[in-house]
Amino acid sequence: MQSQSRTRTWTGIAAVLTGAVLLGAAPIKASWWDDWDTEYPSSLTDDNVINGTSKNCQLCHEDVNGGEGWNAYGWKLWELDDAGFSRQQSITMAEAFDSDGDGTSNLTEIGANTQPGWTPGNNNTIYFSDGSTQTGQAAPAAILGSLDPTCGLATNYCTAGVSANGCQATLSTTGVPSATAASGFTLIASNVEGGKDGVFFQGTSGQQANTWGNGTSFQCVVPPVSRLGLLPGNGTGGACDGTKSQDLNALWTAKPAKNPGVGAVVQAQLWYRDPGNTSNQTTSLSDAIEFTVCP
Ligand SMILES: [Ca+2]
Ligand SMILES: [Ca+2]
Ligand SMILES: [Ca+2]
Repeated sequence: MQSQSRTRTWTGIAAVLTGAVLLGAAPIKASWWDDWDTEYPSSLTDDNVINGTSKNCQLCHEDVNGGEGWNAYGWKLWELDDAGFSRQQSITMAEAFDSDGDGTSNLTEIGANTQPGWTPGNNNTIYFSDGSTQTGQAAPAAILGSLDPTCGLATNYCTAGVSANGCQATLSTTGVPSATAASGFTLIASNVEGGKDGVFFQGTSGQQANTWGNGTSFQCVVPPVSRLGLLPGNGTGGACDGTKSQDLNALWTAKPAKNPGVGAVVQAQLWYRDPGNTSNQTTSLSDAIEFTVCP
């Protein structure tokens, strides 16, 4: 561990010196932020730092002027940079990590305009280039906006019905649900029986698990529900390789009456044709998913 830290330190110093020779001392960290801003042009994560502190450093550093003492996100970038990846590569590779340990990935936090390197309370660790750390630290008070998302997290609930050919359609999402963004939140149903049309529907009145005829499906969204448009079948008839996907941000933009609004807790489910099942219904339902809509 010690020697590893030392290696990091010397490699890091060499990188800084190389950068300093090529660029002069001041722009080194600015170019990190330039690359970051190019990668995430619509994120307000950096704006919330800059508008609160007048500088961008605390996106990654403890100190308002940068330098020693990185937050967990900055340290992840440091590690990747130190491993030889370019700034752009490091920024992209850090996306899948949950550096601050709040349960949401760095990418989701950046999409939700929160801080990937800071979480509320004395729950932050500061990292130093000699390998030492300080645990139990508070985030800088001046940063504006929320440190962690209070929206955008999707949680599955309820049980998927079993279709005539034994498929259980399950839901997932990518991106961040937003009351204002024109795109970027996709609701996905996987493992759908091939060749069967379906429709997603949403509600904001809570969860339930009401039986669906005498079949295996449940109606998991408390009415009233709103249908989000017919999606044609795909995949192979008789197999469970069908998928459905729909960008709900785009749908809500096109149909404002269906936009649940900022802070709404939304439940959603897939309803699909299943004429061959042995219940008294000719349709079946996926499991369900719940999420809170971001600004
Ligand atoms: Ca920005
Ligand atoms: Ca996080
Ligand atoms: Ca955070």
